[in-house]
Amino acid sequence: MTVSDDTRASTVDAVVIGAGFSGLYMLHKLRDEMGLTARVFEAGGGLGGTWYWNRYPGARSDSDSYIYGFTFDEQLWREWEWSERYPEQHEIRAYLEHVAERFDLTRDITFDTRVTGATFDEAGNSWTVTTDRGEAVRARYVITAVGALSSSNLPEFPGRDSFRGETHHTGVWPHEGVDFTGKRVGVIGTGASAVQAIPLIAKEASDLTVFQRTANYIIPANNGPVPDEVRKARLGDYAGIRERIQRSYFGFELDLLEKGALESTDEEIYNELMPRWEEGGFGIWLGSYVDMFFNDEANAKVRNFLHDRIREKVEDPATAELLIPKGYPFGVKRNPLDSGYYEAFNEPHVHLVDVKSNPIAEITPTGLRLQDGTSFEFDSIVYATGFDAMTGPINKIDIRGRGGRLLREKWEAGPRTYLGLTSAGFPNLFTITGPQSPSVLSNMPVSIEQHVDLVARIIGEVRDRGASTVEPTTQAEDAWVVHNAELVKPTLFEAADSWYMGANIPGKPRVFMPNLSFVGPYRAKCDEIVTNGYEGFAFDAGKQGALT
Ligand code: NA7
Repeated sequence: MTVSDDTRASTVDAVVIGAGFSGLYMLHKLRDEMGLTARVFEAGGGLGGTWYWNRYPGARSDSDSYIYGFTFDEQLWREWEWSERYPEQHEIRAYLEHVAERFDLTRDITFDTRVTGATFDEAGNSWTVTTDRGEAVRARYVITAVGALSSSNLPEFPGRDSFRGETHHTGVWPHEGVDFTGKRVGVIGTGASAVQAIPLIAKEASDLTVFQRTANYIIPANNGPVPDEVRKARLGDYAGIRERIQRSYFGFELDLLEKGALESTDEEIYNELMPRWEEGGFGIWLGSYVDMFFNDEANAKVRNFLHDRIREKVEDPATAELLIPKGYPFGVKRNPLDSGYYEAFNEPHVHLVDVKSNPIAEITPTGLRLQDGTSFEFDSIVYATGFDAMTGPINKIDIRGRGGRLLREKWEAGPRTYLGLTSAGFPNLFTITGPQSPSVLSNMPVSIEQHVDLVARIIGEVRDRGASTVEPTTQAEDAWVVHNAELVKPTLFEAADSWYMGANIPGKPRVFMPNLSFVGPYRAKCDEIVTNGYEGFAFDAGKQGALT
């Protein structure tokens, strides 16, 4: 798939890092709509970003497929047919291949190449981007389209490499798949990836042990084919759907209830939540009681409803009790959707082990051992241990801005951005779905389109002004950082050890990383900034010279 490097320009207007949803749309926008030259570098051997790597059994998006794609092109939206309510990994990859073909994008993408560094040259107002294949490319603009969940987290258990069986991480799954038939399997982790994979691994494995540190609130996905009449109605409502998801809080067609859980009786709450539970999807989380995000008493009412559902599904009362989340509110960690997760624990060969009270002490050549000395033997260990989210993929790259300052050092105590997309001292650098943007708290493609459109507008403005750089002012950035902290303060989001908080990575600063403005209001805020003459951004006065 890679075009030989000597046909590639070593000087372009823009370098885009990553060829997932963000990178593909950014390339199309820059090249086909703005007439700029651009190159995309992609570490994987094909398109898809996170969907290129996450091939574990059951990998699929938890967003409804009709809104899990681009909407900037009506024809594109119409012509792609998803086979089920939620798009599966291979179908998402096929969709992105289709997008790339339709807009002839692949010719500007260099695969199997990881960007290792990007250094800003203040004299020339340009970036030099370097890769692990020894290439160096100069560009006016650098756009990270690296995804928020692409840097996998492999905990450093003592003895980790001594295990003689097979080891896999859900986030870097072998392309040829893994056959667990008749094997004794250990799965570490119970996040969204584990919840999707476990029912399918359980079908093959002779024995499956799941190591749970934190129980999650898990809602049924209720996947399946979409009824024809629903599909047709959606096809007739392209503009309406687009407008609604763009203005919504979370990028879905979900509305929060006006009445709070606190003002509702238990019966009223049951009657509101039960249809959402049966419908499946994020309705209970992102389309129900707003007060549960702010008030623990309100939250407890929703929690009680969910605890009852777990007890109904899981036959063994002790296992059900272990699967009931404790010690943190509902809705402040990413909610997995399941297709048979709880039911898997009703199988006699599937076991649940609590590693909160009795942590994993070491990985052994034949399995693993817990702190109290209990040991397990496995043929395969699956790490479903998640990602160094949001800042992780950006910090992996040596990004040096003005004065040679490293971005990861600037972000040592937590990300510092303006709008989640730019950072002071790093001119012409844009971070699509970056920390302090609402991205991960939304249906990603909706946020991605908005971020890419905004970045393109800002770059267009640099050009129109005859400037050579744009970056946020320190004041605008400081205010955005404070604003982010103020938004989260009255909520319950900081009460959980989530990856939103960086709490899953030892040593990572405990800072709430997503922006809580939500999709619609964030979009409105960005539009207002543009209308007010790109408030908070500084454009340099210098003429934009040629880079060559
Ligand atoms: P998650 O949601 O971060 O889940 C990772 C799981 O691994 C979670 O249960 C963790 O427990 C567990 N974990 C991580 N480190 C350890 C150690 N050291 N010991 C035991 N257990 C551990 O990642 P996923 O891949 O499932 O999902 C990521 C996102 O992808 C998801 O949110 C969606 O947006 C799509 P913890 O909860 O931290 O106690």
